[in-house]
Amino acid sequence: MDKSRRSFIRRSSVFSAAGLLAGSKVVNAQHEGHVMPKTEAPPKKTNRQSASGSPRIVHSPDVPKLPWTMDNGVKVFRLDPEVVKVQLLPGKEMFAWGYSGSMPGPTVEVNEGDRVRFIVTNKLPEATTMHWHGLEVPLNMDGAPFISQPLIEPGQTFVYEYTIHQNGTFFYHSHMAMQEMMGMIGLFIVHPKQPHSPHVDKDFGLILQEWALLPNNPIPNSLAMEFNWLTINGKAGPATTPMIVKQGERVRLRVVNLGMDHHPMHIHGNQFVVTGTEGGRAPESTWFPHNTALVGVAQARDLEFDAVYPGDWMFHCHLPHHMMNQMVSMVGPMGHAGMGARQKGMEEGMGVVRQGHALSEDLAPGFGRGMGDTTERDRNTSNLVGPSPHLQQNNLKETDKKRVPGYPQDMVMIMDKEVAKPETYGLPSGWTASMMGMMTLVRVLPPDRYEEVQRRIREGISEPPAGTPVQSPHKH
Ligand SMILES: [Cu+2]
Repeated sequence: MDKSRRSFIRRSSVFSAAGLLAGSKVVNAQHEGHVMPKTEAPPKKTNRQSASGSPRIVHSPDVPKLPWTMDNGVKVFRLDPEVVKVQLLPGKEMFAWGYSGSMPGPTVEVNEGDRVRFIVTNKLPEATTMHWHGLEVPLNMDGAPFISQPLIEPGQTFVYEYTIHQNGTFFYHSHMAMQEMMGMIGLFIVHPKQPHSPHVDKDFGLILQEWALLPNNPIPNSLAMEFNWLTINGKAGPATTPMIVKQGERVRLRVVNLGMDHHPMHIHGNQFVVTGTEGGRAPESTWFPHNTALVGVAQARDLEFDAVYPGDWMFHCHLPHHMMNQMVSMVGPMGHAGMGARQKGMEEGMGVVRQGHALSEDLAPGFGRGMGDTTERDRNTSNLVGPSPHLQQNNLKETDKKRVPGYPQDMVMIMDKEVAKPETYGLPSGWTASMMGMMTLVRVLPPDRYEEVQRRIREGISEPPAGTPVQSPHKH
């Protein structure tokens, strides 16, 4: 390997591990017929079009595209594993691990038949590798540490290069399991040589992820088995950017899941067909109508439908706990007002145990509902205790509320102003109250409204809805 080593060019980064290491080297892919890049200079220009001139049409809301340069017919990309600050929601920030300044990593979009090269410089303080999920690449490009390649140590550069002979929705990710849970994934879209039929007018890419975050701690707990933040492309609802479609257009949603749970992704007001999986295009004979597609871990689903009905249609995971923010289950009464009757808090509920083990006599009951003499007390306080500004208002007396088993349950919170962007133009006042967790919108707009939103996107005009949310009529 020595003869193919090159000196590593240090690049400054706030979180770069490179500075910690002296004498770091480029690791060659040792791939037959493999051509090492001539320079390590950053890309000079961003290509918006592929070599064949076809437009790059996949839109991944809230995630940038990965630019490339051409080198003797090879598309050259740079993908640097590094720490990335992510804003899940205004006011809720997290330090995740991603690629080249983005988590999920920037979207790769190429064409079937392309020769591609990825120059990967590890800016993390621990070793990593890159796996090209679903792509049929030579073994030494596969990214399986110790099996197909050496680890890319901190500060080292590894070069992957291969020719793509498939098309469909794929993704790249670290092949270190805990790094996956820190966010190290990105979309890898390959357009077919022969266009698929029917043609789609709008093509969106969405990555589903989940996070365990304790209050006031911006570092995800990658060991946790329960998750309280659910994201689409790194955003939790209502901060997910709506997808804008003109009425009558055909839409494709490419959905990828890399986490600990499977997500039944449901669309309102429409039926779709599954036209592709993580293995590529599915034959038309296999298409049948759904409105919910289970996107399992490590799977991709391409969902297509004709957007004939105007409206702001929800597209979301239908697991109830995945439709919330800051969700913590199994903790018993705690919720908004802090510690509940069981004296257990969010930390314990998310697996941070200070004494004994999680199944010990002392702790186990606290992770679920009360037992024995505490059953009654817990039932009457539900999983939320104390006053909350976000509880739905009613005129019941405190004593009467206690008589409703299970009360209270749902909260509402309006964030219209905080998340306003051009894509939210024209949504009704209060719309953000029903958008949480793994939820987004497909906005199917009549032509005039569509043009107006597109103009606002071009000009960067953000305007929250005016007026107050529609109130339920009072009954006396
Ligand atoms: Cu889910």
